[in-house]
Amino acid sequence: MKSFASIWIITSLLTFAACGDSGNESGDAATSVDSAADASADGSSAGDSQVSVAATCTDAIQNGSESDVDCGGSCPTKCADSKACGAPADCTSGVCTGNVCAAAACTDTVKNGDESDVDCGGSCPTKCADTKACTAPSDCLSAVCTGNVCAAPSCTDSVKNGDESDVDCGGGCSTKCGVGKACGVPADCATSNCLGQVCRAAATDCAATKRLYSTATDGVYWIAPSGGAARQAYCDMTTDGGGWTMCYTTAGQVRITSETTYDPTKPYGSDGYRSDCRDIPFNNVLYVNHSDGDAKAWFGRDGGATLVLANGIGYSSVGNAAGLFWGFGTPVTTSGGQRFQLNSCDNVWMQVGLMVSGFHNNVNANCWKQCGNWCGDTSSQYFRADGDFTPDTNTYHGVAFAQNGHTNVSTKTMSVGVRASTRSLCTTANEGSNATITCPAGTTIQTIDYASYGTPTGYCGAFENSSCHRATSKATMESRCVGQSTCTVAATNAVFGDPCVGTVKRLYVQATCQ
Ligand SMILES: [Ca+2]
Ligand SMILES: [Ca+2]
Ligand SMILES: [Ca+2]
Repeated sequence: MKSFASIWIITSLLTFAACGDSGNESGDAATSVDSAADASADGSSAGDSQVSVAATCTDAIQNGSESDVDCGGSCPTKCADSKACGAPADCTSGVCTGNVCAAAACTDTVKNGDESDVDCGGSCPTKCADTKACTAPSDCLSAVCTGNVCAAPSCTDSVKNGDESDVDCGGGCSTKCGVGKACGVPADCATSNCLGQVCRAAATDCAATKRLYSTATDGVYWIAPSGGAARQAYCDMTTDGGGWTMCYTTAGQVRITSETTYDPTKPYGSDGYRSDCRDIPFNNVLYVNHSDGDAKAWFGRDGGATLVLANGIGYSSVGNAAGLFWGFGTPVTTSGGQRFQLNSCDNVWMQVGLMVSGFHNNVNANCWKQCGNWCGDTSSQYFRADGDFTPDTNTYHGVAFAQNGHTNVSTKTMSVGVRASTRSLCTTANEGSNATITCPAGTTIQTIDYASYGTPTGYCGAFENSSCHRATSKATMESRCVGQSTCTVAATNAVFGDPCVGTVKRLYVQATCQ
């Protein structure tokens, strides 16, 4: 274009020189400019004037210092994208590449297009950093544009910015986020409970956490039992419906009254993991054998009523304080109606933690174990930590998992947890006695899953009718119990009717609370 323009100017001058009779040999600038302006105005070509013209920025001709027609150079109008240019200043975009004006881009290190500052703001994906120019909050990384300058994020600007997890809370702000606000980590929340990127109400334990957030997965959570300060615990959220607050992992001994502080350098599943279970209500105890493919066994308290270690069964108390337990999980032997009992042993001479072992009416009849007297039970399954004295004298050495523990056993790594379960709440009563089902706090009996007044057999989760069975047993229990937080029913003919006159009967019940 530039070379073409030069040729045109030379031609015009030659034409003017040939018309020597015009009488205007001076060719003064004013006349030439006027002629050019008139020619433009009336639509005639400049050449028709037969006079010399000076370049202007409105003559529809590329001339003068213009890089393209009427733009660039000394013209006030910059050249649009794809027009010719000699320098960046010729172009609207401020970018001249290969002598062509380039379109504005968010990566060209020039403030162009609708950018509020160089390559940021406007429609650019990159927001402008603090102190860069802006015309709207959306131009700024901080989302705050004050006096056309992007402001630094603050914890009082009513905008979610900086490292805040929600508006003016979380991250580096001293204000923690309330329930329902967004969070990235527990510390963002006033409740220390960040589940699914949302601050949740403080959960008292892992079971409550699971109820609050049903899709919660296995991991470390913040819990606040008894309304106290939040603390950390590993929650098993999958085994038998989850909700297990895991108390400790040990390859040896454990002192459950004093070893209660979570240490992130000793994660769940490794020897030394601890969390405080002293004030967590429970009716279930879980054992996980990490040395054998995480085999799991758990136990549910007959009748479902919850216990609290700190004030329920104490330490070194007699096993009958906790009553009988039903066993679940493939490692557990339930044949022969095997039932279990619970001890919590922590003193200078016995530190096996939460110990579940067998209870037999027919082995050392009705002997409930204490931490210092295991009833000579050399046959039932034990679940316990290392029972060594301090110092080690190799008595009841090793960790017992589904094996008789009234002796030294192999070492292994085992985790133990507790929960207040609403599932598989079972109880039995002989004729003339009462059967009681008690739901964990805040729940009521939702369903009677099984009931038989007669001579039922089997085990919790697998009760079976026999030939002596009152068909209305389940309906009788439902009418008396559903919707109640606790329910006691007498196992009598008066309540159920007599399915087999002359036979001594019993009542088996399984319920679910919600
Ligand atoms: Ca021009
Ligand atoms: Ca740019
Ligand atoms: Ca803010």
